[in-house]
Amino acid sequence: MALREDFLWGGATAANQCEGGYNEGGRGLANVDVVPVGKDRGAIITGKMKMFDFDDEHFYPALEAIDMYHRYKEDIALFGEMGFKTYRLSIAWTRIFPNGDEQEPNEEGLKFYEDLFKECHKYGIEPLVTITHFDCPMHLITEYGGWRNRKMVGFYENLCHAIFNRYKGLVKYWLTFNEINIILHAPFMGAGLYFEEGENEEQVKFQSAHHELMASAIATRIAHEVDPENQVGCMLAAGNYYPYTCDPKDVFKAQQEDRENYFFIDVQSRGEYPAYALKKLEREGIEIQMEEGDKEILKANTVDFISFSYYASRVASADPAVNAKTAGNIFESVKNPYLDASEWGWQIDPLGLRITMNAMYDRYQKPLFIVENGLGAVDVPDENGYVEDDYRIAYMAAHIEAMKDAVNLDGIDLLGYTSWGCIDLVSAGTGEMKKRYGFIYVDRDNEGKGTLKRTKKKSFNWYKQVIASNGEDL
Ligand code: P53
Repeated sequence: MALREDFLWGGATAANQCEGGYNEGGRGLANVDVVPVGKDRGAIITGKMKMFDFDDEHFYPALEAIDMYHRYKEDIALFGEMGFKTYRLSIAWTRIFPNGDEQEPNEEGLKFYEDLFKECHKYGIEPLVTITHFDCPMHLITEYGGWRNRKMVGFYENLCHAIFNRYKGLVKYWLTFNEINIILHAPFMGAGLYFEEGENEEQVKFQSAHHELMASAIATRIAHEVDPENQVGCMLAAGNYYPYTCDPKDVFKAQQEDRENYFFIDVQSRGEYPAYALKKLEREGIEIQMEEGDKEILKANTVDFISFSYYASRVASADPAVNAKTAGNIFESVKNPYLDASEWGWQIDPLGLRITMNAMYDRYQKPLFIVENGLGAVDVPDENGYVEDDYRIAYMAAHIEAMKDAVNLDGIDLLGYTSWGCIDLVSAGTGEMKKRYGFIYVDRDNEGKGTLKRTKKKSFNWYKQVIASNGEDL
């Protein structure tokens, strides 16, 4: 066995991290626009500090980002040159519905992505589209409270009708919510949630999660109705938990932590709330308001494939004395003494990718799709602007090797692999430009200075050869 002939090699981005053009083409304001780089970012993305508009003290990197809004032709040509079979991108909701609650979509926004998808097809690149990647129209947050409000399901449904109909024949791979489990860790990005003082945050998060799960199921139904060719996936921020020791308490803790994440995919893939989650919600006094017919909708509209991001495995310990934590990640984890870490403290574990894939395939028995993986690192260009990113090549080669083992030795059905940030873009966690993932260097710094010029890194030609050999030549 080897990777499938039609294996979807490519790269991934998200609108808010690369497009810029935040007030062009009739686009409305979104939560992701007002998230600044720097120290307040953590409080804002977790819904603890209110930032519903711009102020003078902060710098907002998403407003211009890497200006892909104006430069997508140049960028897609470079992806084509690397031989991409697919390009994962997200639609900015506010380009299609600037406020979110309009009846009719914004033609300029629809046209923008239509042109972009056509540009992809020129190079034989199949778009893989995330419907929402951390973005929510600001108007839906100020008027309705974001995803805590059931009305969001209807607004999302309108968005789906508009894009599925318009892009029929141009797009067939869809993801409903990027990293749906992020709602528990960064609820302002995951669901447009801001918490008032004294609010029961867990109650709000799980009610909002129910709304997203309903929206995801309804999107899946509409996608299949509009075009039976459509393939819809869920998307998990994955990375299995290891027990810190073989103490059964640690093993149990790791299993519990994994379930926090798999809960979402259990609903999206199996079509019902798992027993352990119902019991936990009951124990914690969290009551989810459901409407009549919700359970049937969830059951009837499960996803076609399971997509996920993988950067690192995680570690759980039941012992409060074990408190050395990894740095710089929205998902908290105990430090794993066997692993090295990136400059941002993200631990590096290629075998963990194979372990995670097996856990998911055992659980769901549906095709998997790796839609994010990569190394965020500081790149230092030489006098010609060239970056010799051997560290990135080493990271990716090791992960692709583990991925191939999962396919060849374990028999997992894998649709494709899209590396994260195939062109340098703004970091979601920190808002920095300095944390780079790309095969293509973009001249821009954390303060927004730079020419935005694109330059191929060493990894550009390396990835080209990986794709040309269908993963044989690493
Ligand atoms: P940055 C945390 C943990 C795992 C995945 O992240 C995460 C995050 C958020 O930081 O998000 C995904 O840019 C996300 C992308 C993001 C990428 O990981 O913080 O889907 O939008 O850019 C990498 O290094």
